[in-house]
Amino acid sequence: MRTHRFLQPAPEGFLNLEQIKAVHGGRRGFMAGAFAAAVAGVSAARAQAADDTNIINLPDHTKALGQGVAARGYGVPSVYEKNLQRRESPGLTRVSQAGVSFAPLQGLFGIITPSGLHFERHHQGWWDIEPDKHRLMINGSDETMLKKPMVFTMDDLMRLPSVSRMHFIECGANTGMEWGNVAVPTVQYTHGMLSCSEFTGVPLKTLLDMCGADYKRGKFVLAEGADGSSMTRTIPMSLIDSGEVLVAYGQNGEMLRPENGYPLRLVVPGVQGVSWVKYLRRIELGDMPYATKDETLHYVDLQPDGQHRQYTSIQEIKSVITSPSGGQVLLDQGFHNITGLAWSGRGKVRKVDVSVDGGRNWQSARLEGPVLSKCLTRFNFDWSWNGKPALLLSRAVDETGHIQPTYAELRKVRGTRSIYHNNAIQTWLVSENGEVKNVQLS
Ligand SMILES: Nc1nc2c(c(=O)[nH]1)N[C@H]1C(S)=C(S)[C@@H](COP(=O)(O)O)O[C@H]1N2
Ligand SMILES: [Mo]
Repeated sequence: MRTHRFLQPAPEGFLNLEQIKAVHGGRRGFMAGAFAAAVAGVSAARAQAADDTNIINLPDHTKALGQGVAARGYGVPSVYEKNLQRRESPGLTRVSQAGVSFAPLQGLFGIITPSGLHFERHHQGWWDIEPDKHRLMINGSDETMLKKPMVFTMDDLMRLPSVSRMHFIECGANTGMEWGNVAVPTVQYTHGMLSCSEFTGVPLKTLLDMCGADYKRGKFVLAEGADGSSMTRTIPMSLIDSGEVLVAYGQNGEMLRPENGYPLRLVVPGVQGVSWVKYLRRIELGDMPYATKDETLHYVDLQPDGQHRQYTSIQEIKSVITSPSGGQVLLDQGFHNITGLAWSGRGKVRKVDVSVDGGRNWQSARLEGPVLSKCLTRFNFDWSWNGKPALLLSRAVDETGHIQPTYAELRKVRGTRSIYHNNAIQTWLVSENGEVKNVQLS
């Protein structure tokens, strides 16, 4: 059932159909064989085994001693998984210190992104900051805003009551190229500024309480990072009140990775990635939004009438089929598992529908548990490919009733000149030769 799982873009670029067939020995009928075996029982399996030396001959690793444990202090993936990597989109940014690496969504399972494959977005490069020297200051915009401004060391923070929560983070610019119908080739580049981790840390509310915050006047905080990007973002107290916003040091059971903000970052569930300030060093409580450069010049949405929308923070309901997806190839007709991800910044995903005929007919996909609030949700859909061209789409609905729009619906309201907040339905075209391509339906 893994036919196209191996078809990652090669490090040096993209494999073409001939190269892929050379690697996989052409159409071997593996899918048909495996599916038939499941249905017809052992006789089909026996027939398939007859000419497969991989099952007939005992491999060396069943007859010799394996490797010892000492070689491995920190485990790394199999050498056969080398092609599954974060990648920079060629030509997207001028220097990689102000760049993006995209997560390889086409090769991931379930909902958690392995920390080493978490997407990266740096405005001014990343740092591996010495935790003993890192400090978090909490102050007010004037002397009366907080009774007791405080400076926390990492040790101070890590002895406080902690929580662990699974949440997605999506850059507001994810899928941004598609506004202009650039149709980048793979799901890694269309949707790969998206990742999901279990984060561990202290609710920001706990720290503000410790500082004696005046919540009658203090309605907004400014979060500031310790890198050179002057990354400062306003977070409204209405989000912080619920205890959801975390000052986090943990990611998937260990400390944050340097690329993702080690030793401390803000976690702002449901809100675009830019507000998840990395290398967090200062929180200021104030009585109005701060209108920083990343809230007035960048991260604003140009509307059809020429005005900019500001503070468009929530990542709206969205989904994408991650396999089969652009750049992959179906090696054979017959059964294929269609799989993908759905997420909403407003809460839980309620439903995902899949269409294989360009949106004429829709059927419900299976949501795999757990279905958590402001977290990725995995969906699966049984499909038998008849070898004809097919248009694969997914459409998600969240618990607040918001429905993922088509491109036509989205552009009618937002125009075509935005960069951020593209949550439109993605279409993959499967051609008769099995190649899968990114297309937009008008
Ligand atoms: N200090 C700091 N925080 C930052 C950034 C940055 O460049 N510096 N980039 C922001 C942006 S635009 C995004 S999308 C997320 C990316 O988080 P990640 O690199 O962990 O994926 O971090 C945000 N926080
Ligand atoms: Mo971002």
